[in-house]
Amino acid sequence: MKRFTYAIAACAFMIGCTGTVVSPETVSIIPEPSSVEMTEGAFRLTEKTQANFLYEAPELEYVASALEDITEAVFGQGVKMNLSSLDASHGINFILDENIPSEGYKLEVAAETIDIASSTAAGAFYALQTLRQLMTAEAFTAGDVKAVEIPAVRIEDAPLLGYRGTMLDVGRYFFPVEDVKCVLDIMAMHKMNTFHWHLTDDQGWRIEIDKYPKLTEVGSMRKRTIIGKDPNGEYDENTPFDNVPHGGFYTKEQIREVVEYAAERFITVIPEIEFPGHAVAALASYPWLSCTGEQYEVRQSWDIDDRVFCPGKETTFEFMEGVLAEVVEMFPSEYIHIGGDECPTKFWQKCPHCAKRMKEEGLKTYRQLQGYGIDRIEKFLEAHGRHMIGWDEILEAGVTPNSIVMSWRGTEGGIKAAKQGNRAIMAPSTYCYLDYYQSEDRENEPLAWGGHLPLEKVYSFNPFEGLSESEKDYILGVQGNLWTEYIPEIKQAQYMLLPRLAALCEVAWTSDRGGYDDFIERLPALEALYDAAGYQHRAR
Ligand code: TNX
Repeated sequence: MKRFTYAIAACAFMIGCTGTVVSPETVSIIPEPSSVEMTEGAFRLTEKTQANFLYEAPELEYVASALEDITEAVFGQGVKMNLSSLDASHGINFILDENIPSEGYKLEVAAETIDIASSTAAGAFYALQTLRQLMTAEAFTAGDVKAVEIPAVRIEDAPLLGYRGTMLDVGRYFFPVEDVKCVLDIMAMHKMNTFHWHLTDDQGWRIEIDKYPKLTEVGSMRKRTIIGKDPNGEYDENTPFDNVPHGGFYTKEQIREVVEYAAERFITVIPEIEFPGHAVAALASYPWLSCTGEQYEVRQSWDIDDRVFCPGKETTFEFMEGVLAEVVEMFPSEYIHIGGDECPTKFWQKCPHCAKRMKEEGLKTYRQLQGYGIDRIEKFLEAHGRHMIGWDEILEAGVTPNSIVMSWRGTEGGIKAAKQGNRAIMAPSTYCYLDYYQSEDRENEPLAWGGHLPLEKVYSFNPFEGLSESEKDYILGVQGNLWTEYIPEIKQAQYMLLPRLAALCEVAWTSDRGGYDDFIERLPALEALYDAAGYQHRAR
């Protein structure tokens, strides 16, 4: 791989009173491209620059609006779009090159032209994310910018992994649509392409379902929330609560708005509807979903809860199918996440419905009962043309060849899946849990779930470790998870994501990484872009 100078030396100077010219001198890009070669000269980007689209593709309109957004932020108005031009002698040219891998691009900045070649619109979009970094934060903060002199460079780039994910837990704390869009913007900046939306949990049901209106009428609101650590782990009168109701949910229209906003950024949204555990909010809405039928409250504290869906009753499956039928209508994603993690069997062991089901189906263990439930859900999804993703617990009761395993308790689940021919996504808590503390100096960090995941550890992740060449093919990608037990609002979410998402995006994107020291040298330029966008991030 070509090495290049990373130190960022953007300089802006005034030319009389006619506006600022920003002239970055070096390039610094995250995730690191496959190759970067600096050449002579610079392209002068101004509000008069023309963008020429030399081929047609439906998603090019997303590319055009991304370019418009970037240039508008600098000049106050976007560059001129020329959708049918064949004049490629000046300006930014979008070129079709079918030899370039999907999502990859070639970006060549020269004195008169910026050529962006790709085989997909997504590739062109990622080229623009790189271009934004070539322009430097200076372009976005200098004000009254007349021109940005982008250094001449030749970049070839393509991602290592096809699934580059970020999960946001909106079950613990609800994040309004604007905040979700902010997370999507951050993802796009890092060339991440899959948003895993954790929509249901014990503490809140966040997605409108017409057939079951109480899910949001009842299940989206809790009375109060634990706000500190429970001193004795018993959730009793010593537990600190805020005594403020917390709630919120997305209407179907808002869900569609988010899916569309993501698509415009080449991000697929995968919804997660938790089954059979993490279900208290659903059970509080419809008590007949549990083994006992008792009326519960939406949960107000964290950790694993014994109260889960009853897989003995047929009505539980009717419910799940009713919910998922609406979910697949709202989300065009190939995959639907069904949870499957952390499901105690305490209530199943005393439940006559569960006993009957086990007898009828010849199930010997409660894990097999869980497997029976997951299997039925998977069949339903497959009948609707979707594949199921589950947390690695789904391996315990056996999976079908189509199931995709999301490995979170270390990489073992992902490795086991790959070895038996199941596709897997690596999201081990040891490298990918962005809710963990960023430093050991907890006193000086916001209260977090626990754990310790410094930037360097994220960067050190090798998603293929322990796998043979042929097994590697089963690893779809990697994902960072932002669980929000102690993250009540978006600024704190940004702080937890950044800059760790930068390290993770390089793990996912770059085939031949230059190493942590090299990454750290490139990071200040990206951090300056975070500042320009107003994102909170952890100072180093
Ligand atoms: C485990 S990861 C969970 C979540 C918690 C998280 C806290 C997983 C599948 N389940 O419910 O929020 O730990 O780090």
